[in-house]
Amino acid sequence: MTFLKSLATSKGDIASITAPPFILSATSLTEYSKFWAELPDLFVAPSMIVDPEERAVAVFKWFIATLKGQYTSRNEALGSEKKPLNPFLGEMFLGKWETDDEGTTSLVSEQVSHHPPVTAYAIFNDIYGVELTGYNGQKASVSTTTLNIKQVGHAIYKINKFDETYYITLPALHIEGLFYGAPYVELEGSTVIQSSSGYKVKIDYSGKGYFSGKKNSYKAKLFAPGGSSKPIYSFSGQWSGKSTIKDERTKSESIFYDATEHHIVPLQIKDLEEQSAYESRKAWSKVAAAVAVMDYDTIHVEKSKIENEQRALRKQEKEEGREWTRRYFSFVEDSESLKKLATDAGLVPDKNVWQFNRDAFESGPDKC
Ligand code: 0T9
Repeated sequence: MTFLKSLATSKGDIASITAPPFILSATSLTEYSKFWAELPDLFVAPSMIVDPEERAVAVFKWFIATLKGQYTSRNEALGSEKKPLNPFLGEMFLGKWETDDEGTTSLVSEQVSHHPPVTAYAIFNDIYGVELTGYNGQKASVSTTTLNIKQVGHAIYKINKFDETYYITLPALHIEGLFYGAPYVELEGSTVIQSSSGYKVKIDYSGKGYFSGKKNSYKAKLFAPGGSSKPIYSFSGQWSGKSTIKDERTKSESIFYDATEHHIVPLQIKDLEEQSAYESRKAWSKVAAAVAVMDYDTIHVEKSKIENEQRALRKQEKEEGREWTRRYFSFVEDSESLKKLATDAGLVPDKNVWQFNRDAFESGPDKC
């Protein structure tokens, strides 16, 4: 009850919600960027497809495949959704996937804003010449027993070989099961994947009781360039289960993807001893250990240490009339080409966006 009250008075400021110990996670939100590429085979697959239409299908397949990890992995590993650690400014989460067929896929995730929280990330595989960059924040609002979250930001997927860029928007979600102390995520609303080739996918999400009566449902349509309102493909199913593809020209239908049969490749990260003080796992190690044994006092003490340290840093910066320097991302004016993609997708383009500075990363101390 205390928890529900705290939720009701939070006014959507998630950081101010005091969650009961069993709902606290030992994982920082900077880690969540990894869910974009835990299936490295699907992540690089579009780079090998010559036909732009089939390529757009492959990009959609990879996107749909990421959702299970993004939104159900805490449930599966821990029994329910958990409240992630609120990253501090400058916090980094770094790692890579090493797979026989794809080689190295690298992840750089950086907390570029603390208030409001914004995480920026880059994931790249140079063998296949693909790169995903993006950033996201959350806007929360509360209704009686549900927490509603809108995601701010977007992701940009690039395939060098075809000089092709995909503008990907992020779904809204809500947290159900709060009243029973067993929270879980459901997606809602719609998102788009707009390609610079002109292909576009629109995806509509729903939960129990809508399209199919099943949780984690979606329907999607792939449109060819030229703005026709008739899709060339449609997709439907459960993003945590089976998906079907239908060719709208031939009306043939088949299973497209089965999330229950595709297994994630865990990200490799450095041992704690080798990590810098600003890396998530290292920085939060004491809090994480306390969360593991539900030692609320130690959680509080160790969290406060980090918060006080951060407060002191901000104060010092203020006195010296400067701002915290982000390591590998800068807030720059959006390029004309990305603004065009956003407009094509039916969105109002962002003025400024967080852009990855690959050179800074390559010459910096965090390359691994
Ligand atoms: C980007 C993702 C995001 C982050 C999480 C809403 C949420 C924080 C943001 C949007 C990732 O790409 C995808 C997945 C899950 C999202 C989280 C689910 C969640 O509950 C938290 C919020 C902040 C809470 O922890 C609310 C507290 C508690 C009442 C729920 C357990």
